[in-house]
Amino acid sequence: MPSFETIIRGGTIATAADTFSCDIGISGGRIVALGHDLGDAGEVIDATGLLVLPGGIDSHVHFAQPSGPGIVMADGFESGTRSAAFGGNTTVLPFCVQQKGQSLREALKAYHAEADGQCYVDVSFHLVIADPTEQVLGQELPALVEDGYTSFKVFMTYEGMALTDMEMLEVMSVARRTGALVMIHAENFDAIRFLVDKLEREGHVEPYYHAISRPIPVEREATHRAISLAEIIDVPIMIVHVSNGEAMEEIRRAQAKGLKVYGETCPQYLVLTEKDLEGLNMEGAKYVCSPPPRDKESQEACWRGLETGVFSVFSSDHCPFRYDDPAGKLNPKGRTSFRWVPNGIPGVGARLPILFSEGVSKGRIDLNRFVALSATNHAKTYGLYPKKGTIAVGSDADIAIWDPERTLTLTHDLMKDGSDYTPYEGIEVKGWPVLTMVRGKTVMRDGELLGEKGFGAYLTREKSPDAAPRR
Ligand code: DUC
Ligand code: ZN
Ligand code: ZN
Repeated sequence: MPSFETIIRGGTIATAADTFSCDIGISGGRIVALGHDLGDAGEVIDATGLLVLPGGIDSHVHFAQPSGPGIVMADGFESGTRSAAFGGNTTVLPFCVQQKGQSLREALKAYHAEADGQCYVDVSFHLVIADPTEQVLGQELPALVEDGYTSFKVFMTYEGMALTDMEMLEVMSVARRTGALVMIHAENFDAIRFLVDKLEREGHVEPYYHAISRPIPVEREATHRAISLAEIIDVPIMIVHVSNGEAMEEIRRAQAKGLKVYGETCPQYLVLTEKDLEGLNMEGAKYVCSPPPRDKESQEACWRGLETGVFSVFSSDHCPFRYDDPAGKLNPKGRTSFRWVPNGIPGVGARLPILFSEGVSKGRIDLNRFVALSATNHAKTYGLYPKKGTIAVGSDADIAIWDPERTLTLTHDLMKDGSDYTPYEGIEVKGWPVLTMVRGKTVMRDGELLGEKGFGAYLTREKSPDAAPRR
């Protein structure tokens, strides 16, 4: 009988703290030994010359989300988690969105039904609170936090989703009492409505005007307000998908004051700009997302945020709609105005190659920071650590093996998602995930899907120390 089910031999291992060379012994889905000369195994994976990293955790993705009349999201849980596996990820955290009038339990029932038996990698849901009734705040949310749904997102914009400041304060109070983490989409709803109406009246309806309708102050103001509300309650918050230096500066200032305010940025804010929305005809619709990509200066600011720790997590905000599809970007109303172009872009498969290549290969961040931003901090902040997010004895054997020298041009074909394009087409990357292992099972190797649909498990989560109030 071999000592281990699997040994990964000869690789360079990196965690968020260390880089070292040793072998990994895996049995029962867990890492059970780290060392040299570990003995024999049912399977030996030779990682000589390769990097052995914690599998990516993408804590911000959208799958199978109802997206308005006639609009269909391009990925359900099968294709979404498949693309995640190809991109070196072993866990994803999609959103379970409450509709107005719906209970959270009803919303969860529908999302679990979508996900059950469909996933290639592990999943866990954040809750989106769109209807914070007395019942939701007083009964459902506290019970669900105890059941392992330990984070929720609130929106400051969007019809049917935006919460008032009063409602934000109420949700934050529940989070403080229960130890959950509030994630915030920070854009000023009224300012966007005003600008969209004005642009349309002036005949500015092309996709490019989506960016013009949501300028930086829209995001900066809401970020400032969200932080102020959280300060009043004294509760930790995560500002998601930060696109520029002015919003980042609000977060940095809060952190310098000792507030537990966390920040997330995404690949679109590092490698795209609002110029991409200009595209000929409707091509710009491929880049419509919120907040929109900005300019070179904003890209540099986002890199600074990643380098200095203002941003602790780097997520894809994968929110996919097909382009050439009447149920996607080119829906009939979308052709008449940017207002109707579905908001979001795919990225779960491209997130890590972009961060590795633009970050590690180009010398902006080191390997340990890459691991922190791509996996470890997600696990810590969302209550999955140390089961997930690191390479240590006792942790799940969630591992991505990377070839740091492999160069490739990003194409949609590589993404293996349900969309019909990638906004990152044509970007040259150096560094590529060649193997993804979830709980000891190889799900992707050398561009081939080896995992079984349904192997991905649902994860209940702990309350994160990051979400604990300061006092
Ligand atoms: N917010 C997201 O988090 N994703 C896509 C669209 C949006 O507004
Ligand atoms: Zn959002
Ligand atoms: Zn999102």
